[in-house]
Amino acid sequence: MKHHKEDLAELIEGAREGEKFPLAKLISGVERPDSFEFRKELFGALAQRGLNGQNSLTVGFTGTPGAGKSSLLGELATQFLKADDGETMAIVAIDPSSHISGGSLLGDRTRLSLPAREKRIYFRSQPSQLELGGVNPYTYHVIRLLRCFFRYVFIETVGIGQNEIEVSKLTDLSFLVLQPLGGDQVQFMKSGIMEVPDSFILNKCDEEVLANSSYHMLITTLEFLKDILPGKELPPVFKTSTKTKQGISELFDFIRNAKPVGDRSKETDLQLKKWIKNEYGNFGLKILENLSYSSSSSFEVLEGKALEAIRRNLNS
Ligand SMILES: Nc1nc2c(ncn2[C@@H]2O[C@H](COP(=O)(O)OP(=O)(O)OP(=O)(O)O)[C@@H](O)[C@H]2O)c(=O)[nH]1
Ligand SMILES: [Mg+2]
Repeated sequence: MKHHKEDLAELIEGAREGEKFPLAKLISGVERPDSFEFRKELFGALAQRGLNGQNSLTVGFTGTPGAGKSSLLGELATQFLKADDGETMAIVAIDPSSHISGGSLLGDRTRLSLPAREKRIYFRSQPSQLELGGVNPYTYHVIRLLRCFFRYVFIETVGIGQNEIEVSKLTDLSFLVLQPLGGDQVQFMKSGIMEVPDSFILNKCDEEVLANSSYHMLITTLEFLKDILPGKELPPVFKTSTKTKQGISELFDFIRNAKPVGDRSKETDLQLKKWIKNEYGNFGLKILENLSYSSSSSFEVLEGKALEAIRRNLNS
């Protein structure tokens, strides 16, 4: 996709003003396998305008199908619009790759029924393309782009275990959303995740009896994990219901008090390695190891360097 510089500048200005179409065009531009040149120009131009996304908070919502992730995001969006403090919010839903559950962003949209000209909230859905972790290869770039325009970026993904970990690599704060009696807690133990998420949400607490027993099971599990993982704090557990609105405002306040990590060089480094490994396997990783680079550079600068080194190696 070739863009003239003026077109790109126009799209960026439009997106900055909250226009949906230019933003969608920019996103489509980075959601492509051969987006390198476009990204280089785009993120360069954004940086020039001081749009680096450093003050944006990325929040992940992961959990089993039907736990209520979309409903919760709908409630949070509603609270957000009510607060009306000039902040902006983007929600990215990564569709479940299984066809078992249908609930995705569309349902959410109708539930929320935003006016078409509402500029404070932006929705986007991404196919998961069956990659382990549900996060597809372009999710990172899309999130990075959205951070430049929105104060909050929310990511909804289905899954538990590996999936939850993949998403948490892109977030400043992540929630594992559980529902009562889903067998989730057992699953949670079984999958042997030692990487406890930042925070838990036990949704559907209007189903009181089931919710209470699940809550105690979860707390017991977490206390057990805390004992075997010294130094680990007990993560917050929110009890919510999108039906009765229990716990929603607490959750909202918690998110609004969270701070973005700011320095994203670790993330850049991690995503660079992930990309190289996907494309060139261990061969690529070896070459990267021998490359001296500063991970404070932009992803595209590093990507360019790595590509060059790999080409040199292939040709020699
Ligand atoms: N009783 C009750 N039902 C809820 C609550 N929140 C959501 N639901 C229902 O649970 C079902 C699934 O909700 P969604 O918000 O689509 O769940 P999800 O986690 O986004 O689902 P997927 O995207 O398919 O993984 C819907 O029928 C909701 O109406 C709640 O707090 N209490
Ligand atoms: Mg959903």
